[in-house]
Amino acid sequence: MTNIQEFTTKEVPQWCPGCGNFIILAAVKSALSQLNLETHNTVVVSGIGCSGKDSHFFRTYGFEGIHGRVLPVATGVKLSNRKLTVLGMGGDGDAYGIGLNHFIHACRRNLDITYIVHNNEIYGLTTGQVSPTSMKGMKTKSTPHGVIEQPIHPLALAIASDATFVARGYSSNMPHLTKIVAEAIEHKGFSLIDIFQLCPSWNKVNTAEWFKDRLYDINEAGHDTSDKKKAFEKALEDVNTNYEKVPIGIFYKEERATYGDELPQIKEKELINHEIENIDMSKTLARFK
Ligand SMILES: Cc1ncc(C[n+]2csc(CCOP(=O)(O)OP(=O)(O)O)c2C)c(N)n1
Repeated sequence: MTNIQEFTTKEVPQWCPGCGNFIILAAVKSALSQLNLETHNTVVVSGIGCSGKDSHFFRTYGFEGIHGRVLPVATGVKLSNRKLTVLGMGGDGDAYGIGLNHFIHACRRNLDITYIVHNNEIYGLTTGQVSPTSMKGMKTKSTPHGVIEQPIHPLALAIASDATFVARGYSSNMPHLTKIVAEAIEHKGFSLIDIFQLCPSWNKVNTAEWFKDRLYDINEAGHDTSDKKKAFEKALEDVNTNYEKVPIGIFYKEERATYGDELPQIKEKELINHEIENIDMSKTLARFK
């Protein structure tokens, strides 16, 4: 087991007291250390948002990109060197708002990336506007009369888009979250972990009190993770029970060849190991003169 301190930088997170991001950060580091991963073979790609600061707090390789573009950057990193463990980190606004199209294509492409979405159901960094996962009726700074649209259902969307590992965690249950993150990283293919993240400053609806009697672990309840139809049903259970039952755990898992396994240019040899010295670019470059 790698010492967890090896994954820690000197940067101190400036999140609000009680923010679920602290636990998520600790759970992910804990999973990395349990899996004995090496800091120099791990890359954390983050977007913009409170959770977008994550790449500053891991002493691994890291890249803080722009809002909504976690997955394009993570895709580039993974395609360059398939041996790296690549984690994408961002918020629900980043993932399911501006970055939604990337999310759907990443699911069906099945690159071996772990995507950790800090779903506080609100825009945190910009101080409390509606997000695509805010519940209908929720009053936010930008929806003073309540949200009109239906929320995005990330797990159902991921399953419908053929993601091969789909799970949900909760920021106040670190042992459970750590286990899911470790399993997701070990999974060969695209993994989504959507995490209910407490945001005491801006989300006054989905509080610890709200989650207390609603959450239950589907795996403990005997859910079959290979049953796609059932997984889809479970992914919509919260909305279909009017949020009386809100399942967490691993919903769906499938073994399928990854994008990198099938792409002829990289399946035998990492892109970073291709010889580039003898490539003549002069004709191409001449066109731009
Ligand atoms: C292209 C672009 N659009 C909008 C913004 C403004 N912006 C910064 S963070 C953010 C939303 C943050 O919400 P979320 O992604 O859910 O992350 P959180 O802060 O809640 O972790 C927005 C809209 C931006 N930085 N870049």
